Amino acid sequence: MSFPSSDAFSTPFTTATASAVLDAHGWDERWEAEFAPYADQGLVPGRVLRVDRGQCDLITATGTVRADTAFVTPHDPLRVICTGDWAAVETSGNPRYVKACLPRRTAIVRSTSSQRSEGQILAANVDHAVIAVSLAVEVDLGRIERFLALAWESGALPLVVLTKADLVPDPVVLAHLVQDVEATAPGVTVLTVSSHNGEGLDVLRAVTAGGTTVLLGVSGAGKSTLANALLGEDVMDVHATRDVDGKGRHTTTTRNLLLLPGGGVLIDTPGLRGVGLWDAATGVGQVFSEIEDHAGHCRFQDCAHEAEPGCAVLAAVESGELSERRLDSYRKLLRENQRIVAKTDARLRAEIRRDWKMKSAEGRANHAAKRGRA
Ligand SMILES: Nc1nc2c(ncn2[C@@H]2O[C@H](COP(=O)(O)OP(=O)(O)OP(=O)(O)O)[C@@H](O)[C@H]2O)c(=O)[nH]1
Ligand SMILES: [Mg+2]
Ligand SMILES: [Zn+2]
Repeated sequence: MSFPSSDAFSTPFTTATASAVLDAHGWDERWEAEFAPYADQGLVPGRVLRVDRGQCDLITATGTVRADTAFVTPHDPLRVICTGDWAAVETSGNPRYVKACLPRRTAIVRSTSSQRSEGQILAANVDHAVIAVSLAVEVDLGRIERFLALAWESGALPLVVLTKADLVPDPVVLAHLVQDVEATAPGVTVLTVSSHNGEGLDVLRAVTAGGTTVLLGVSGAGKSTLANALLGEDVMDVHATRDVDGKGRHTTTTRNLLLLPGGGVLIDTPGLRGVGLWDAATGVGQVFSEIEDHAGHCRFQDCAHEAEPGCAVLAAVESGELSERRLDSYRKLLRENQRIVAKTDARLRAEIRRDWKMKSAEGRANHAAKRGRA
C-alpha cells in the first residue's frame, strides 16, 4: 500500500483549502456543530483514515496526521475508534492524541463469533454499504442475506455489487444470476461490474460520488480491485485468490478510507470470514420484507409460520411465491440474532443504538427535507 506520510502541520495552508479538504471527506454543518465544544478546547477535527495498533491516521484540514488512540480505546469494543469516525485531535503535543470521537451517525457492526456476544465495529459514518459478491464462484444467496441484514441494521443504504462480470460472458446466464440476487434483496439495487473491462463502473461511480461508501464482502470478492478502479490508480494491494472457494489469503488487512477523484469517500475493508449478526432484528426484517408482508396476513398475530391454520407465509411457500430456502434462511438468521441478543447486555445495546439510530434518523429527515426543497 502506498500512502503519503506528510507531516501536515509543517505546511502553510489557507482556510478555504483547509475546509475544502474536510468537506471532501464528508464534513458538514452538523459535524461542525457537534465539534464546537472541542474546538473551544483547541482541538482540531479529523476523520479516521485507518487504525493501526494504538495509533491512527486522520485527515485534518491541513493534511494527514498520525495520532495515538489511547484515549479512544475503551473496554467496550463498540466504542473503540474506527475507520470513518470523526474525531477531536490534540495536535500540539508529541505524540499527538485523539481525545474524543464524535457520536456516529451509522455504524457497521458484526459479532466476532457466533459463540460470544462481542460486537465489532467495521466502519463508521457510512452512507452506502456495498456488498461485493464474486461471480467467479457460485453465488451464495444465504451469505448475501446475512451481509444485507448487517448493512440494513447499520443505518447505511445497502447495494449488492456482483463483481468479475467479465467471467460470465453469456448475457442470459448473467441475467439469471442478477434475477436470483434481486429476489434475495428486495428494495436493494443490484449492479454487475467488472474491474477488468470497466463494465458497470459508471453506475457505481455515480453512487459513490456522494457520501461515504464501504466495501464489504468475503476475501477475494474483488473489493480492492474495485477500489483501485474507482480511484483510477493502484492504491490498494491486490492478490490472486483461489477462486474455487474464495478462501485465498486475505490481502487487505486494515480498513482504509480513501478519497475518490469524482467526489465521495470509499472505505475498503479486509474480507470477512464469518459474518455474525449483532443485534440486527430490524436488519433481518428488512432483508426479508416480503416474508414480513405475508406475515401481516396470517390469521394469528403471533403466528410462528410453522403449522398454524391460516398462515399466509406457508400459503406463499405452497403457491411457489416464496421459496423454502428463503423462509429457512429467515428463520435461521432470526434465531441466530435472538441468541446473540440474549447474551448481550440490554442496557449496553440500548445505549449504543441511541448513539447512532437517532443520528441516522435525523440525518435522513434532513436529507429528505433538503431533497424536498430542491
Ligand atoms: N476476472 C476478474 N478478476 C478480478 C476482478 N476484480 C478482481 N479480480 C481478481 O480477484 C482477485 C482478488 O481481488 P482483490 O481485489 O484482492 O479481492 P479483495 O476482495 O480485496 O480481497 P481481500 O482484500 O482479501 O478481502 C485478484 O486476483 C483480482 O485480480 C474482475 O473484475 N475480473
Ligand atoms: Mg482487499
Ligand atoms: Zn404465519
